[in-house]
Amino acid sequence: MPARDGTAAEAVPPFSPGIRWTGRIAASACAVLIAATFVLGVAHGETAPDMSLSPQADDPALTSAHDSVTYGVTFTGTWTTDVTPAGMPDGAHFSPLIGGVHNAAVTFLEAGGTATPGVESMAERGRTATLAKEIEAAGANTLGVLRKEDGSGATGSSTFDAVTVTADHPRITLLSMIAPSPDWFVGVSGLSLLDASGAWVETLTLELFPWDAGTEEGDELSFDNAATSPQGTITSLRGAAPFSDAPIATLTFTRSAGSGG
Ligand SMILES: [Ca+2]
Repeated sequence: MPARDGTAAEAVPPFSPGIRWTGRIAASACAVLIAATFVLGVAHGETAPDMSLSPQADDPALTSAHDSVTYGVTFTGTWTTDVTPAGMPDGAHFSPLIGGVHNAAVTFLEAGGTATPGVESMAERGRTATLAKEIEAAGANTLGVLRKEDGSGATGSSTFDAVTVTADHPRITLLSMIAPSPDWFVGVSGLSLLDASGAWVETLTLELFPWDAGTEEGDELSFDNAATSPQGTITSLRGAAPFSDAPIATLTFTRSAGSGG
């Protein structure tokens, strides 16, 4: 350690370098924690912020040998009275999955933001057409739209057999309405399938929790409520009535065997 005045090392204040060093450690640990939460989901028995609608600003540089890979993607409902302790509504289900494969230059929704007309239509009615148009309108920033014809039962599942992502388009946005509900939904926004080192993840399972689109009033599991005016923001409903702290669905990504490009 160089002495401040070039004569006496003891003249250097003993704490300031240590404080700076601790600061770097804290920032680094925080980044690791966020990355771990995002990739691994929430550890059992702990409550961490739901990062499913909080895209990272950038993707790491690709270090994988493969410019493009393919994943099987399965959405599975886990909606039971563990999730809504007051009971299940008649016809509880999830609407058809809608989303796309894209890059970091475009974000279709995020926590704290306002819902687009496409996100509103998905969240209030389970419709996919308007959001599909918004995703297509991203042009070269979108590799393709992901859409299912049918939804899932409360504990059913829905699978895309082969979703291709590339170095230029490593991100997934995928959403589904919690139905019936005012404007509640689940999903991920801008989820990168590159890990922190720039390699493709092999398998990834995320626990999904309910979100409010901020477009319709109502705090019960039913349709047809008044519009929220002025429009509110997209907020987490995790642990907020009528929901418990239990995940309402899971989303699993499994890299296809031999997948490369
Ligand atoms: Ca609402």
